[in-house]
Amino acid sequence: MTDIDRLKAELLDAVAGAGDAAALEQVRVAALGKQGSVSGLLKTLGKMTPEERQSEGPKIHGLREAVTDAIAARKDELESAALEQQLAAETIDLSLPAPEAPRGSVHPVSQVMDELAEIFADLGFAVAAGPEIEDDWHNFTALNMPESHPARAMHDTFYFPDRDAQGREMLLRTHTSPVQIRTMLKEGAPLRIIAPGRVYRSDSDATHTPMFHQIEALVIDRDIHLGHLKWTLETFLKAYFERDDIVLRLRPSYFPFTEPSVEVDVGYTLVDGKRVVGGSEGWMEVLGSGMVNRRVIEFGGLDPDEWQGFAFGIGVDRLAMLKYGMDDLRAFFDGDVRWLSHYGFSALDVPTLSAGVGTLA
Ligand code: 2NL
Repeated sequence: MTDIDRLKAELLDAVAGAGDAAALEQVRVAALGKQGSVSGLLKTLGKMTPEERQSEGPKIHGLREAVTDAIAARKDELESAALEQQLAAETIDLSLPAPEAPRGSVHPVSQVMDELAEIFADLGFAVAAGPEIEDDWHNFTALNMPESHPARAMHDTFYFPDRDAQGREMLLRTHTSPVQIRTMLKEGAPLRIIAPGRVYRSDSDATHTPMFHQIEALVIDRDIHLGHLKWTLETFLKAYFERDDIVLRLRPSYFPFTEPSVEVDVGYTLVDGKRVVGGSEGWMEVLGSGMVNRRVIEFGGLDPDEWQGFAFGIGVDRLAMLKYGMDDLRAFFDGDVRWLSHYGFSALDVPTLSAGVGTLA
């Protein structure tokens, strides 16, 4: 056996005997490191005669290759053994019982949105959705607010600095009405829809947040009149507040998109100094509504002599506060876990008309 064969046998033994990554690294440094035995042999090649180098070279390089391969193979072996061991140790007992109470909760806004969708579905309304980034035609012009209209300034709109590819001025929708315009243009009449979603206005204090939730309803059919609107509002508010003694007060008002326009107050009773919806000791404004303006019907691609409609819009956050007794709107968007676990709803308590639309967890 030559010296090279002996060294090779020795090193391969050491590699096979290395019990962990650290021991294997020691063997590698001792053989292939700067001062290592194999590196030492490689250095001797420089001082050899060409003939010697021709016979010794392949042996020494073969030795280095064999040791390098053996180390890599042993490294793989050790790593998969470590993984096997970890997998065997890390067992999960799937028979463990689930936590007694689910830890997450449904945000009051989501809960109220679900309650509203349930109530309106029962009245035959479909849910419509649309983009939160709108062009000013769908958000304003089609709602009878031409460029110079003062209501545009009143909306405190968030505009984008650049126009879109078609040169349109873009903005964050200030109400969900553009969804209804899009639905009218796409589906035609008759129509019974609600459009719930996020809307944006540059406004922030105890009762206003720059993003809030709105739900609008739109009915388009033949011979629709104010009586249909009043019945729908009464039926909806009785179902939402889960009380039969809901009293409404309709006041004349103005919106560019409805004519006539009607502001709706709901009566309340004072219980321990707190306002509780029902009765008529005092009045709170809850929503705006009206008969769809003829011009808006036209912008929606329909003939106003053939089709009429009513529409209304409500703030969902405010509606949640009224029913569930929160007093600061800003808490809705703080993400405070204590607030969420106090006011949140059980994920398993899905609103249904028969079982009651909203029960606190
Ligand atoms: C409010 C007032 C309102 C509407 C929204 C509407 C939509 C179309 C046509 C006509 Cl497509 N009207 N929406 C109508 C009246 C009032 O919202 O104070 N909301 C919080």
